[in-house]
Formats: sequence, structure tokens, C-alpha cells
Amino acid sequence: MTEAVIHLHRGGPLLALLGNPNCGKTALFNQLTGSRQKVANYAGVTVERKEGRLITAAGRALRLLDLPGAYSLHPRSPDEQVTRDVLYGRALGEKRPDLVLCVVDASNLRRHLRLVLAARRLGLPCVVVLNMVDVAEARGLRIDEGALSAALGMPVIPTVAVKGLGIAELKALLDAPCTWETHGPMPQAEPADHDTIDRLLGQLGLADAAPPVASDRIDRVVLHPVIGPLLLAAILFLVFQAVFAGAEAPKGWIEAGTAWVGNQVSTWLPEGWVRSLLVDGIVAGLGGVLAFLPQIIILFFFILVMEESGYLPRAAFLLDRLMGSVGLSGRSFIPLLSSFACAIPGILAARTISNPRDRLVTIMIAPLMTCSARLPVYALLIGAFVPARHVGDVFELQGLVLFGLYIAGIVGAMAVAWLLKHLTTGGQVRTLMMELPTYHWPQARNIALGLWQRVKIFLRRVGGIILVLTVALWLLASFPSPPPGATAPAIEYSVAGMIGKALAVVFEPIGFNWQISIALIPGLAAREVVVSSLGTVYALSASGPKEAAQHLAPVIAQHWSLATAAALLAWFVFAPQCLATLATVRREVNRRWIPWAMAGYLFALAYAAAFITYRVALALGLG
Ligand SMILES: Nc1nc2c(ncn2[C@@H]2O[C@H](COP(=O)(O)OP(=O)(O)OP(=O)(O)O)[C@@H](O)[C@H]2O)c(=O)[nH]1
Ligand SMILES: [Mg+2]
Repeated sequence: MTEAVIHLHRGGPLLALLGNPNCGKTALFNQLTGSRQKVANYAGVTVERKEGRLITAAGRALRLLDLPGAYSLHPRSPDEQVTRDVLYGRALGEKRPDLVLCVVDASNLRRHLRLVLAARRLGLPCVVVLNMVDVAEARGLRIDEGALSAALGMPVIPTVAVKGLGIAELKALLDAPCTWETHGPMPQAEPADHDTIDRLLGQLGLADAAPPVASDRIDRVVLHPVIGPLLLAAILFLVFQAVFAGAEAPKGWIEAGTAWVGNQVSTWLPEGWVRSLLVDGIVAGLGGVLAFLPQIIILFFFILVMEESGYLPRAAFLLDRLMGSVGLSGRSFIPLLSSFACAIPGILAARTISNPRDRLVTIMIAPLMTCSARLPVYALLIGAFVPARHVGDVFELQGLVLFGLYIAGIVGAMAVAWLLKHLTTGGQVRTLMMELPTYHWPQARNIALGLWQRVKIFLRRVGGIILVLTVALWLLASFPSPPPGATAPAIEYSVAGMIGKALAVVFEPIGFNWQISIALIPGLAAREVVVSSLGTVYALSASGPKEAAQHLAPVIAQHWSLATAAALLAWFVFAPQCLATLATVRREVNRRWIPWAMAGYLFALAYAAAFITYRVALALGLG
């Protein structure tokens, strides 16, 4: 949240959610404030403070902060530091919280109570939120809240955040004046927390709580040294198959819809610039991008299921050795996986990495993970150039190529990480300390909400930045009008045509024509725009009937050689990331040269990869 917004809220009583990672703070935050922050079954989902407004039972408005999970108040990573700073009142222009909601996982009290004791020593008023009582009960743990409350000297409210149970009671408690009483700092000379907790659990009859059995049994297969990696590979592979196989029908409907709209507009409007803007610019451009929405939905469905079930950190665990060979730890896996959605949340998630060098390397290679904005570009080129046929009865060739492109990005990233490891000193061995959460059945509601969020983000981009860039490109590609008696398509005389032809000098050695060169520029702001721009450029250069605009794939299949298409794919595996990513990197690492270095190395890699691909393809006679 921006500082300006924080100022608007300033003044009311301030509450903060404190707890270990993955205990359900954000699920509670969403219930208490009606927000839709990201919830998932692994440690380190929240890495920034988020603010919301909570209305108590009596109708009082309070400010509530959701914080990154922390194991202690001695931060070991940048996200834990955020939490510590808020509790100590060191956050920029922010007072200390007036009340701390200490969230604990009821099925894992031994570990989670430590932070409650640490919070008590801060001297701030605390309420213990005993979350996940459903999980505890399923495991046969009955916790006497009254006894726990008496032992800790704090109110205790049992909740099941995902089902909204206990939320009303918590809101009612916030109206009771005694909730807000400060006890003053506790003496530090308490007996060690470990002993205190042992004693406490003994009093509650929970001294020897049974560990989860089902999860362990699943992990015997999932983390098996041989079966585990095979299973992971099979899952990832299936995801990419599904992205192509499952999206075909809905993609066809969207394309048919776009074509219909374009034709209607063409019939109803007289020939002229308004019609050209609507048909060649907006309908051809946006329609081209929209057609890839089903594929994005399918990809995210699988990612969300892995996140919600608790499989994700297992995958990180399995890949730890592999990542270790290039000087990273499994910790980098989740930030890198998040980068498949978009590099920006991935770069933010790198805050959970405590080692500064590892964190920087992870940030540097995050843009090599194939973000979802690249999916439309890949899908367009694959659809146009790779025949839709099966390999050995089971595998879709198009899905295989897509899988290959994702792998190419990953291999590129590992190579860069390896190089950076050898260029920088500090190659000490790090062990992976990561929590493996118990498995949950993914909740349909959560998955649906998560998908809806992705759809909203996508549509907002289409209706926002992509629309703006498409109209801008249409303008540049339509004016000035061709001189009287001109024979070539009008676009060749336009500003965009001239820029494209000038740039083509740079891109000619890697096989790009001037139409591609034009499309690459707006693609720096948002990658999908490459697709919409190609739609507009080819619609405007079509000499024949205008329906070419709605059928970009056959047009490029006819105009480009296979070598050019392959080179463009190679370019996009490494392509310099969008400007928003560079701005995020600048903010996260706070060093000016880093984003420049990043853009530079990615440009060089993309150019080299496209050059080699193009030349090899030419040598193979694919020109
Ligand atoms: N069964 C059950 N699951 C819960 C409950 N509360 C949260 N969860 C699940 O626990 C997981 C973690 O929830 P989050 O709200 O993301 O946890 P968090 O404390 O914000 O985690 P970090 O942001 O990583 O510190 C998610 O999969 C939730 O759906 C609960 O009361 N019962
Ligand atoms: Mg959270």
C-alpha cells in the first residue's frame, strides 16, 4: 500500500497480526477486513505489510495490519524484518500497534507458542487467536481455551479462519475495554521459553501430541528419492499438455466471437479511420490477446492446486540438490515458481531468502522464468508453426514444444545462476531449513477465487495498458497517410513503418522483419502487446480483405519462415523483461545499476539465442 493511502487511514487504533508462517494470518485478515489477499499452504506467502479496515461488533472502525510470518522477533530475512519493524514501531512514520493478535496453529502449539511469549515480552496488549482448531480436532487434540488463557494471561479465541468460525467472537472481544490493557514489559529474566512451553503443554494435557500421520505417509512417496522427482516431472509435464489440449475449444469460441464483432463493425460503419481504429486496432489487437485467456486459466488452476495442497514446498525440497549445484538453495524455488505468473511477485517473494547473495541471484534470474504474459506469444507462434498432431499417441506436439520453451528458460536461469556463483565469492554450503506444511485438500472456493483474481488481472491489463498501447500503435501505424498514387500498403509510409524499417537493420541478422521490429517496442511495456501489435500491423498491411485481422496465425504462417518463428521464440525465452519488472528490481535491491545490468544481460542473451537459432535453422534449410 502506498504511503498516501496509509496517511488517509492514520489515526485509528492499530492492530497487527503476528504469527509463524502459514498459521492462517492472511486467511484471518481476509475474514476480518473483507480483503482478498493471497492465501496458500506454504511458509512465506505474505512478504509485505498489508493494511485493512476492521469493523468491530459495536461498529468501531480499526486498522488491521497483515504481516509476513516470522519464527522470532530476531529477523533472519527481509520479510521477517518487516514484521519486527512494525512491532517495534520502526516502520516509516508508524506508531507501535495498540493490540497484537497472536495467531497460533492449534495443531502445532509447541512451535507456535514461542512467538506468543516473545510478543508478551514486548509489553503490548495481546490476544491469542487459536486458529486451525479443525485440524487439531481432526487429529484428536482438544485444547482447553480457558486453561490456556489463564496460563498465558491473555484472552484466547478459537477460530477456523477458512470457514469464518470464531470471527464474530473475535470482533466482539475487540469492543471489551480490558482487551486493550497494557501489562508493561515483562521481566526478561524468565525461565527459558522452551521450559515454559513444556510446562504449559503439560498443564493442558498436550505434552505428547501426536504428529500428523497422513501427511507423513504421503511424503514417503512424494519425497522418495526416485519416485519423488519422477512424479514432479510428470506433474509439470501434464500441466503443459493440458494447457494446449484443454484450451482449444474455448479459444475457438473467443476467436469466433472476435471475428463476429469485427465483421459487425465493418458492416455497420462506413470505410474510414473510425472503422480502421475499431477493426484493425482494437478488435484485431485485443481479440488476439483475449484468445489466450483459457490457457492462462488452465495454467493457474494447476499452480493454485499445488499451492493450496501443500505440494509446492515439497517440490522445493526435491529441487534443493539440483539448485545447490548452481549455488542456490531450494528456498529460491518458490520465488522462481511465482515468477511463472509474473516476475514481479516472484521478485517480492525473494524477500524470504535470508542470504543476500542468494536473494540477489534469485532476483536476477526471475525474469527468465516464463511469465504468463509470454504465454500468448508462445501460443500464437506454436499455433501457427507447429502442427497439432500427436507424438506416439499420447503427447501433443504443441504441448511438447511449449514445455521445451519453459525448460529452455529454466536451463538459461540455472546457467546464469551458476555463472554468478563463480563470479561472486561467498560460495559457502547452505542447508535448506524449510517447513513442510501438512497437506490440505484444496478448497474449491479458494481455487475459484484465485482464478477469478488472475482473470481480473488479465482483463484489467487488456482493458488498460494493452488497449492504450494498441491504440497508440494504430495511430503511429496509420499516420501520416500515404502520398497520392502510392502502391504499397499505407502502413509502410507511417511513422511506425519508418521506425520498424530503421530497427529492422538491427534485427535483420536474427531474422526479424520490420513488422516484428515494430511490435517489439510496445512489447517492452507489456509482453502480450506483441500479439496485439502484430494483429494491428498485419491488419493494416493486408492488401486484400480485412478478415486477415482476426486470423493472425495463418497470416504469419504464410509470411514468416520457420527460421524466423524459431528465432522469435528463442528471443522471447530470454527477452528483456517489461519495464514494470525493472522498476520493481530497482525498488527491492535499492541499487541503481542492478536493473541496468539485468536489462543488459537479458538483451545480450536474447539476441545471441535468436541469432544462433536463426542461423542454425537457415543451415538446416528452414529459411
Ligand atoms: N483447515 C484449515 N486451514 C486453514 C485455516 N486457516 C488457514 N488455513 C489454510 O492454511 C494455509 C495458510 O494460510 P495463510 O492465511 O496463507 O497463512 P499465513 O499465516 O498468512 O502465511 P504466511 O503469509 O506465509 O506467513 C492456507 O492453505 C489456508 O487455506 C483453518 O482454520 N483451518
Ligand atoms: Mg499471509
